[in-house]
Amino acid sequence: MDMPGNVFKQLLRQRSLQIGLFVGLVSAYSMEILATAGFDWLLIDGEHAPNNPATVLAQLQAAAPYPAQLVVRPVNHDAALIKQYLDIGVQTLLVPMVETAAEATALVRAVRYPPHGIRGVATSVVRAAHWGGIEDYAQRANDEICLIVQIESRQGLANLDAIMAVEGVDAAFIGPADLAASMGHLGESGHAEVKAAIENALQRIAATGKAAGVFVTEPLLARHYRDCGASFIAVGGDTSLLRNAAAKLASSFSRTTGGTEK
Ligand code: 3PY
Ligand code: MG
Repeated sequence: MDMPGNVFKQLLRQRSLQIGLFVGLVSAYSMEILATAGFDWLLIDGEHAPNNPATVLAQLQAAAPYPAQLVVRPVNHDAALIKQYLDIGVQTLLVPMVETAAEATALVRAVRYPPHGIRGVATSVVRAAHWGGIEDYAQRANDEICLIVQIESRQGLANLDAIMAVEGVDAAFIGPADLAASMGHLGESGHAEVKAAIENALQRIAATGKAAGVFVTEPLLARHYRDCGASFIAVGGDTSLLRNAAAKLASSFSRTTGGTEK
């Protein structure tokens, strides 16, 4: 059996526009629906949604037949948790709140087998290696892992160039909500100062030759961030889509039928 190549890593290298969705419903069934919806990539969120390796595994299996590329966001930088995600077959990780080159270096080591890193080796018992069926998995795994760091604080911005210079960091993704909070503008991702910081960060990331990404829900602003250098853009989340559509339906019917508007 051949080692599956990381298509998303290749697409990021080409810098062709990749439109994604954050997935926080923790459901294999809804993941399968989303995998058929036309997004280029789907981020299974283990930071702000109650996911764990078992729930992520079910979602990987549900989306496997479809072309949407899967990315997993762990809750933190824990090398043991990262090892579990890699062992179940996650090839692309987006790690939140990376603030220094030292943190980025530690993450690169967490995703690589020795001697380049510290990932524990157990290829005959892990899904990623088809339980021993991919004979050269250990030799090729490092190359097929894609590490995306999230830059979402003042400190991360200050150290951006050093973080991007870390060999093994493939891309950086800006988190506007945390960045706004760190800049003293909690809840104001669209604040002019935050926007200017995002523009500058995207330009600096793209100038390194690595891919730049951002979360943005307004189409015009997304277009603008694309012009600043963003090539992978998350445009929303499944929980908000469901909540907003459900609230709209409930309110339109309670209005029409004379019920009380909530
Ligand atoms: C943020 O905005 O802080 C995120 O992590 C995702 O967009
Ligand atoms: Mg964040």
